Amino acid sequence: MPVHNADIAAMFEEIADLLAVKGDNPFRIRAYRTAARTLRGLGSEVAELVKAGEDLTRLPGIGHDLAAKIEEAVRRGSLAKLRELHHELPRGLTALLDLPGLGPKRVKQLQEALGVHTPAQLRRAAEAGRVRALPGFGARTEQRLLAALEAHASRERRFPRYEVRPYAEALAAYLRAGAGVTEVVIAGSYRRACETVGDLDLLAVARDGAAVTQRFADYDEVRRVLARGPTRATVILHSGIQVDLRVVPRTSFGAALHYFTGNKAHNIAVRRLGRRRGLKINEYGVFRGERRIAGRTEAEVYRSVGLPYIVPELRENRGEIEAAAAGRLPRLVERADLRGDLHCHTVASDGRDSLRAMAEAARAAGLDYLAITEHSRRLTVAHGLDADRLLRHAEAIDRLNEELEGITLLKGVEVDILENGELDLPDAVLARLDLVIGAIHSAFTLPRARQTSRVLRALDHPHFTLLAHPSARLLGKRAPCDLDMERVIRAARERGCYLELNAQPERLDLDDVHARMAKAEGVLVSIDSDAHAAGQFANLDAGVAQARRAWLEPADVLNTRALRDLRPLLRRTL
Ligand code: DGT
Ligand code: CA
Ligand code: CA
Repeated sequence: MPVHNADIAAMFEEIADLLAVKGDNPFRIRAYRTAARTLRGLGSEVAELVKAGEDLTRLPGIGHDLAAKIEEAVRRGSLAKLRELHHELPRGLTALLDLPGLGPKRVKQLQEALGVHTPAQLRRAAEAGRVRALPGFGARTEQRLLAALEAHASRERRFPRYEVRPYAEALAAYLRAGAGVTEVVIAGSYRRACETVGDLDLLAVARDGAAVTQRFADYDEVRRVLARGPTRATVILHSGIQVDLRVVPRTSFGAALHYFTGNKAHNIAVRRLGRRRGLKINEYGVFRGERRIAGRTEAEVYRSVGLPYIVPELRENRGEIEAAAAGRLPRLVERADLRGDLHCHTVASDGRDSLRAMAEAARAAGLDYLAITEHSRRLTVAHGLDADRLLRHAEAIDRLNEELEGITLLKGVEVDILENGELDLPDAVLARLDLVIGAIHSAFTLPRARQTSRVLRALDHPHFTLLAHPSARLLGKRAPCDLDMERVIRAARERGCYLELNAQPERLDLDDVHARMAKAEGVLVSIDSDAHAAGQFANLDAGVAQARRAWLEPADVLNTRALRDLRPLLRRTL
């Protein structure tokens, strides 16, 4: 069975977590994590590289040992090392590590101090109030863990879209290659570019539906076939993702695609418009009485109810139907509208590539300018820069700018917002940069009032330009900070600051609701890659998709501006 980069990365991350619980060598743990990150950031499938006999040690952070493990994972679909660790460590541990707010350090603490090895044991300890007594835990953490345990137990599991993507695309390509299949589309929440998906909904066009559902059931990543008939089937993949497949004839394609793209509330609203015109709309077509009057394309379905085409990202019944009826649909931002990127890292902090390599990659990605924004000193794990190194780095950027053609580098920094809202570098240093982006990298769980005033205080700073990944969430891994985002957005407007929509696939932060709120308040949003390697400007696509879900138009996005129009916007007038 094919093994995807994300599978191997997940195995490496699990090994790193388990080694950390064991208290193993930190360098070895770091090596697994770095390798996992490399694999997730890789443009192509590492299984293909193995098949082609490529030397994997050429990949960043992959030595001989890890290269051998990658080959083992590709060939066998599992790792002996991981089995060994599972054998060695108590079973509930992995489940504990999956709980938000519990990293290896805390799991180790729970084991050693309280003998807690499983979620059930943790629940009992927390209910008895024994967890709060541990150093660094406290009553609030205990409450949060109980809530997480509850969510875990009842969890309808959702997957971040970026994690599902390689599985979804590979399966769609496999189905497309089937005889007599003329169309395969991944519909549902995936097509609407939701940040997480509950399951995948595939739609195929073919005359012989049974042959397609048979081919689907025979796919070698299928773990279990839940149902299979002549036009539909449902399976669970080895990765745990459930997939629904529908096969329809060409004449129904548009109607079925509309139906299975959803969301449900949007569908119902469209159907209601149809009913007012005496039409019946379902997944087979648009009907007047017995006669099918539309259904080959989605545009036909919309036209039948007097609407222009509505793109999938807007189909959430959040006003798009009313806007369409009034001829006021937004002209949504597109990737090609982005002229620059205001957030990236190089080897000077925790990036993998040089200044020059990043500049050239940004230019190749069609950008005219790129802000270099290394971490500040507080973030030691990311080799954050102190004032001296930052100023020397700025000089190196000036020198490189004189050589570069077709791209301009801006001098910035991603300065840590300290717990009290101060910034991690002195004013005099920040004043010498083109822009200052600030971010939270610690104390994620402060209560709402303190977290909010922390951020407001940072925005007050005269040189502050852009609030990076405002909620600091990591999809499926770290909950968003408890922030009064409305106040933050209003404060940004008053102070002439901007908010970032960080396009790293596991961040996508701002979310669609807050990005739309920023638009409503007139605060520009910057869609940034936060690239840590030359290949990661591709992140921008996911950021643009999220921005489109937030109804953002080019004018709402800071980095659609040409550089000469951007520069005055970066200067604070206060
Ligand atoms: P998910 O899977 O939770 O991320 O979200 P969706 O939107 O993919 O939902 P899913 O997989 O349950 O169903 C796919 C689409 O099928 C959904 O977006 C709209 C359509 N659909 C499902 N159930 C109904 C229904 O009862 N009525 C209507 N009108 N449409 C439905
Ligand atoms: Ca779905
Ligand atoms: Ca479904």
